[in-house]
Amino acid sequence: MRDLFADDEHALPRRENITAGAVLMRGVALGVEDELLAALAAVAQDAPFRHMTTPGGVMSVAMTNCGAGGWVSDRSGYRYDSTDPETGKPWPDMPQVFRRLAIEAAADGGYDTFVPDACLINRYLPGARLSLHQDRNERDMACPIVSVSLGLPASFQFGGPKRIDPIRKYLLRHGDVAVWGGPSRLCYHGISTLKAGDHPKIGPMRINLTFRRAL
Ligand code: MD6
Ligand code: FE
Repeated sequence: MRDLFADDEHALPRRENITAGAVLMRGVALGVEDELLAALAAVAQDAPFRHMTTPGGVMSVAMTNCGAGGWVSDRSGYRYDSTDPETGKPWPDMPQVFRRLAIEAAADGGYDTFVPDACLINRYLPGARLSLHQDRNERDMACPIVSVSLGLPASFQFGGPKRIDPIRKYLLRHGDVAVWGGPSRLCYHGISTLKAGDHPKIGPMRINLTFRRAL
């Protein structure tokens, strides 16, 4: 039997190398999905999703954070901040189920010393997108990023270290985890406009958790 992971209509490889340093592992978050969703609801109650402004305008993706550091943006630029500018409070603690999944997935992806101190949570409703960008606000670029997808499927655009490098696309589905670091750490990437749909567990949206060593 080939090692495929099936989710409704498509069967895709359970593990796929995106490029050197970046691997996509499908379905690995499914074992803890209910715990993840309960923890996510608690985080979003303390630190509600909001549409941040960037120097380029208001984002279509809504965001929040948990952990010691949170990614925040305003008209002047991006940064990590230990305080939620909306509530004036520290970001909610990173739930154990989040941290454990990130540590285990990182190790499985070849990064066995990764411990996250920040988790950026993105919420996409149909029509939302994330334009091509690099993740370069984290202090230590030797640490990878662990990305967990929940809810509606999305097309992940993955390029190279230069904005003009050719782009490949990967379908990210509920439960998929990408681990991404080393030589791929500064590759450009983005999410294409989310298509309408209704996920049985999550509803009409996609949620992405990205775990980082930010501070
Ligand atoms: C998303 N993810 O999947 C957006 N960044 O909604 C990211 O921007 C991202 O998935 C760095 C590493 C992995 C990612
Ligand atoms: Fe990113």
